[in-house]
Amino acid sequence: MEQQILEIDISNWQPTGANTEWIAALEAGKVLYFPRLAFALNTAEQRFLTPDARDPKTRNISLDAAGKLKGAAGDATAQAEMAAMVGRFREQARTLINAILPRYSASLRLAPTSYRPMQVETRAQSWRADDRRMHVDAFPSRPNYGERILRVFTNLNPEGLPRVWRVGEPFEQVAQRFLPRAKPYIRWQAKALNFLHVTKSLRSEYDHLMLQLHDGMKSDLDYQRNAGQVTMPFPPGSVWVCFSDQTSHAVMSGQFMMEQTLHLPVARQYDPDASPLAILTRLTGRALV
Ligand SMILES: O=C(O)CCC(=O)C(=O)O
Ligand SMILES: [Fe+2]
Repeated sequence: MEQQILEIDISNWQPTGANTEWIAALEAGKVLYFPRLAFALNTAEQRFLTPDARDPKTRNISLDAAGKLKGAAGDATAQAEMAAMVGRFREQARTLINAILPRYSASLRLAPTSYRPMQVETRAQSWRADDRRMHVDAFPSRPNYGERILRVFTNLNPEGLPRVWRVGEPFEQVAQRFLPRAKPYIRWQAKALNFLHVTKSLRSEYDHLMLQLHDGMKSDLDYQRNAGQVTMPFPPGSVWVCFSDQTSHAVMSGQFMMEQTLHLPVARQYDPDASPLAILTRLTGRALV
């Protein structure tokens, strides 16, 4: 399998000069891996490196686009400090993306920043929600009509444990394998889901097919075992970036991760033809949004 991870040896969140090789790799669905780009916690913040930082009633801690912290345990002071920590990661992630992908800058839409203090290996989940199975990201309730999902991850583990991912085959191969098995898009069903508020807006055929790829991949254990893939242990003190709607990925183990999601219109890519929307449109031969 072609190399799916591009290692970039910089230690500065604001490198100068966009590098066309990095851009092409990212837009081809590869992971940009920065082994020396550490997100530093101060001494006081290190007390948040415990699963108890999270309100047990929620899945993740997140800082929404308006700057409000959700899902955190602790008193108001602790929560304000945690919001500052997550907010600082948000700013560093944005600085990095703006520096290496300047064409995106004006068009990025900020989504929540999440802090995940739970151990991956021991989390019990249904197969559909289980991110230990390789998948491309697709969200059942939030249709996005092809808008891209760009994500910046960092491993904060204080015990030296890596966050172990599997990275699978390129999106076009995923699509070629799973499109023929996808259930057809049925417009009245999409309308019913919208009417019932199962979705926040009308699910497009693109959104339907992305969910079919997501579910097709996760439900196929033979594919999970035998598809082309590389196992990648991201060490603490590293950052990695990918379009998670395009990169086939799974998380196998690890604890303490922060992640920033940014959305980008396809038209603002350097090469819109590399997008999942363009690939699925080409493979199906019809407009999907
Ligand atoms: O927890 C991780 O490292 C990534 C999980 C995942 O698949 C995702 O956030 O989309
Ligand atoms: Fe994912």
